[in-house]
Formats: sequence, structure tokens, C-alpha cells
Amino acid sequence: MFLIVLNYQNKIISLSIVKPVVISTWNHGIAANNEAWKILANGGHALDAVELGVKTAEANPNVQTVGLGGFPDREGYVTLDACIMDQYNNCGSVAFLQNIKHPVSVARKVMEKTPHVMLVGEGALQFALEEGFEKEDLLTEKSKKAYEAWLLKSEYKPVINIENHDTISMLALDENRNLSGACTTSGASWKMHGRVGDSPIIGAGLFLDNEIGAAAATGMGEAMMKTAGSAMVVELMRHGKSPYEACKEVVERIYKIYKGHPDLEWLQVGFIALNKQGEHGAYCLRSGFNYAIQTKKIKNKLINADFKIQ
Ligand code: SD4
Repeated sequence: MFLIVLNYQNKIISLSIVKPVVISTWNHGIAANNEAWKILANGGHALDAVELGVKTAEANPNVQTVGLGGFPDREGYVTLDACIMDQYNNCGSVAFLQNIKHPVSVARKVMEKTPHVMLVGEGALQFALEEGFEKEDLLTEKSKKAYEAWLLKSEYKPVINIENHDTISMLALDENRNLSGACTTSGASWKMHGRVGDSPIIGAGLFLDNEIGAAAATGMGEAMMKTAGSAMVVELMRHGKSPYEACKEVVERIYKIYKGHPDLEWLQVGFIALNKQGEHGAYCLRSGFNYAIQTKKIKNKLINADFKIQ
């Protein structure tokens, strides 16, 4: 499909539209895109695609940064954060949710069945149970062992690019040219009990404007919250930046904030973005972040994101 798209300065920013498109963070994005593509390839809705897609990581016990098998907090509790957003700016989110394997689906129910956007902790759990979700123990033997090993030193020092999987964030543009996004995580490993990151915060971990594009984040959530990171990426695209340029500018801002700060030593942040024309891009602070992309022409593959520092 061809269409001339102008930015606010009447500059041509795109001549063609690629759709459907799905992108998602890290190696586990490949399995997630495969699921999402089943919906997108059949003309389905981006919202269904992103929910189904990220559920693959939530259900996989070997992904120790999302859902079942996620690393616990420093008290030994697995606490989950997730959100979802559609083309009408409808959104739902859950934070500090325990014992429910698919927080993204609870987030969708919050969006569709309540007058609210966000439910946390006990209230989120109560709502999930009322909606028929089952309570399960999410702490696997593997993650419990890792926790016991961590307890020996009990040092909070986040690992950069943790086994090449961290939060899964997914953005999709469907055949009808509508955008949706989802984000789900067990958060920073060994975090303080009660800590909530960027992933359930609309504007930080995920944001989209169906006229412009969508953006989502991975990495140390505190940095995304300090900068309203994903919302900023979308705003920069509104002002004519490509998805790549917009992600890069927000990472540069984060670097400026943290330069000289001791946390910079272990700080990693990464953004992915997708605009209304189906153009995609990403940028991260440190090397090692990648994302998976699938379109009709590009068979599901991983792309290494450009980075600011080694
Ligand atoms: C968060 N972005 O909770 C998520 C995942 C994470 O280090 O902790 N990454 O901040």
C-alpha cells in the first residue's frame, strides 16, 4: 500500500505502509511473535495479538524474568507487573500481583470490565480470582535455588541483559492499521518487597497513540519512570522522528540523567518503537539488547539494537 505521509512541517516521512507488523523485546520475542502472527496474518486485531504473544513468555518457566518462574523479590515473593493498551487509548494494568500466571490477561480484564486503569496487590488478585483466574505457585525450583544463592550475599546489583531476557514488551500494527501494545514482567530480580517498575505504568513502560505510533521499554524501570520514556518516544515520533531516532533521543536523555551516578554501572534500558507506517526501530543504553520482528516480508528474526555505551 502506498501513501504519502507528511509530518507537522510538511516533510515527507514515509511513502509506503507495511502491515501487519509485530515487534517484541529480547530472544523470547521470537516465540511471542510466532503466536501474535497467527492472529495478525489472519486479519485479526492487534490487541488480541499482543496479549496472546506475551503470554508465551509468561507461561515459560525458563524465562526467569516474566510470569511463571520469574525471580522473586528479596523476601522470596514472585510479584508481577503488566499492562496492555489498544488503539482507542483504552488501557489496563496490574502491579504487585502474586500467584497469577497471566497478569497481562488480568490487565486486559481491568481495561474491559472495570472503570479503572490500574489495580495493584491484593485488590488485583481479588479481581483476578473473581474473573476466574486460578491461583498458582509461580516460584519454580530453579528460581528458588537462584534466590537461595542470592541470599548468601543479599546484594542488590541488577544484572545487565539478564540471560538475554527481561521484560517482554510487544507492539503490533494490524491489517486495519490499528496499533496495540503489551508489557509483562516479574520486575527487577531481588527488588524490595512492594517495588513496582515501569512495565505496568502507562507512559513509562508502554504508550501508543493510534495516529502516530507505539513504544515500549525494557530494562531498569526506574529510568523509564523518571523520563516518561515510552510516552516521550511517541511524542518525538509525532514531531517527525523515525522510531529509531525517537528511541535514541530518549536513551540519550536517560544517559544524561545518570551520567556520574553510581547506578550507571549496572543500568540498562532499551526501547522499541513502531509507527503508523509500520516502520520499526530500537535503541538501548548498553550493547546486548535485541528485538524480534515479523512482517509479511521479514520472517520472524532478531535484530541487535544500536547502543550508546559498550
Ligand atoms: C522493571 N522493566 O520492572 C522491568 C524489568 C526489570 O531490570 O526490572 N529489568 O523495571
